[in-house]
Amino acid sequence: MPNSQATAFPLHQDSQYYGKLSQHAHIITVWIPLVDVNEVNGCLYVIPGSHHWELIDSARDENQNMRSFVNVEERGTPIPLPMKAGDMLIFSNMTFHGSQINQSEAVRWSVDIRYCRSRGTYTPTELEQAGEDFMYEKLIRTASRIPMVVSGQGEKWSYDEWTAARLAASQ
Ligand SMILES: O=C(O)CCC(=O)C(=O)O
Ligand SMILES: [Fe+2]
Repeated sequence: MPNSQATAFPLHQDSQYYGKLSQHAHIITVWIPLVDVNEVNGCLYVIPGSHHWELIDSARDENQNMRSFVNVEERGTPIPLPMKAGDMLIFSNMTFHGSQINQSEAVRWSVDIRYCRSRGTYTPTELEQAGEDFMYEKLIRTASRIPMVVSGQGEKWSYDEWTAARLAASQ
């Protein structure tokens, strides 16, 4: 929202919001602005390389936004990412990102989509599996947010198999 501190996001890792166990999962955020965005109206900033960092401890502030306990800007420099409406920014649950106050008069509309791979399509480590099960359980428990499952029919389809099957079905 224009000139609102509450709707600007302090630099954070999405796993700070999801919960500690999620740090071992591989989750992708797809962020899509529906209007052109720049440093004036609240484009996103990311800290390059921060997806390699550990999960930084944090707590919610008075606006329910996560605040890290350390000053992450001492470890890396946030880079502004101006984008056009409909562009896509893709980053991991461990990438530090945020936005600043929208100083324009218009709402900065955007959509964000999360993707977490599902069981049976890969061989996870124990921690990855624990993290991804944690996310799945959490989403299922929150009735309003039942995840959409994207999968092939049958098991363990590779992308090539999936593409071939789709082609065959369309002929
Ligand atoms: O829209 C914003 O300003 C922040 C978005 C964000 O943090 C996210 O999509 O994970
Ligand atoms: Fe985020």
